[in-house]
Amino acid sequence: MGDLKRKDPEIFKAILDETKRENDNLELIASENFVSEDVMEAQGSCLTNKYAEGYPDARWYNGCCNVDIVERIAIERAKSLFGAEHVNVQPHSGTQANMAIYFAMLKPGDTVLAMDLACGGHLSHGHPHSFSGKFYKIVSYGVNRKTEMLDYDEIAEIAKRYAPKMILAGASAYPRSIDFKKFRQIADSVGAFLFVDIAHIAGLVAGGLHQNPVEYAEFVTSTTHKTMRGPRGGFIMCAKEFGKKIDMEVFPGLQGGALMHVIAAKAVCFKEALKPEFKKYQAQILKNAKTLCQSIAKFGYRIVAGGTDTHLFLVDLTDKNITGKDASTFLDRADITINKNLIPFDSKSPFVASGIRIGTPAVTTRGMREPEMKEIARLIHKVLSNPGDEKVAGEVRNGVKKLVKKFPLYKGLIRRLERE
Ligand code: DSN
Repeated sequence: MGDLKRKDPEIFKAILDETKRENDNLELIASENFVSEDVMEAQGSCLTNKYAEGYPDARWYNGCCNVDIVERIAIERAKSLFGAEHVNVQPHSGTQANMAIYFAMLKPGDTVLAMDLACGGHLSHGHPHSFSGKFYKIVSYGVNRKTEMLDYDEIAEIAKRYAPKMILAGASAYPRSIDFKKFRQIADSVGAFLFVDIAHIAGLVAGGLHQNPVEYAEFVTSTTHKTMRGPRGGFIMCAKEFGKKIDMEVFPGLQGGALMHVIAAKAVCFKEALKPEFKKYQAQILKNAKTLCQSIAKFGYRIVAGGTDTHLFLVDLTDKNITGKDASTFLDRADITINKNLIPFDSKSPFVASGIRIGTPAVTTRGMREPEMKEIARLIHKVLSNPGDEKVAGEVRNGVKKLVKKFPLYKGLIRRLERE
């Protein structure tokens, strides 16, 4: 890190402490992961200096010869990874990628059918405080009360009733696979566009372990982190006919200069995802999620929707006399990081919530497998069955320490930083 320790000790210390936290904690937040050193190297490069408004070969600034190469490569890699006709890699985030679709295809007041946040949807899918809920008429679908899974007949009925201009599929906290072909049929039955947000499951899609929506939807957006294990950022895929419209909406519609260092890191991430090892990694994420989920269920916890087909699952704590908020705080004290989450038809507010969301991408990146998932389930249960007990938290912290020591994340980095 050069001279940062001397020149800006406060920031240096925070970075060092975060490096240690990531190394020493059990990271089970479903949307987080650990990028490779190559991704970090690209993101930390001098490309951060370069303004490149516009697109390759059509920039508003000179000197873009090198960043043009980077952006073209990122686009081509994403195209071959997902089989997309057109890709835009400039969105700074998943929400900005989503915003570009709304703005390009809808007028304020148009009706959009999207998944209810309380049942697993995302803020940008129509929350009243998000641009989506403010500018558009949002009609939502949830999950079936009994199965806690998507009910395609019900979604079709809602679509008929409200005739939305656009139907949005995809979620942030839905553990089961999603049938995009059925969504296509529903969209066709009412003449709507289909827009799919695969931010959470993109790695599984790229690894061939989840249906690919690119062949069914006009628009697909994603983030490059989460299961993709790349830098934080967004991208858009669409049919060629919409390419120009989407590009114009991203720049100059919504953003100024793209973050070329992040685009370079996205390109590195796509290259990693094109390798055969990435498929194996995704398969292990799934095996780990299933094992962790089943092991937690064996301790007597109710799993929302009865299990998982993805990298994440939800635990209902209603009958355990502990809220999602308290559970996440107590687990935090034991160096286990998860997040509180609403469960379908939750009677509690999102700030308290009756459930927790658990995901396996990050622990899988560390190399953990099924035996470690069983041990993690035991540690989680120990905390949740002794809520707020500091002695137990200490014991679990020791268990976490033992476990993570066998799967070091930043081998020499912490030693190097401390030496600087
Ligand atoms: N905040 C992300 C998540 O945790 O699911 C979605 O953007």
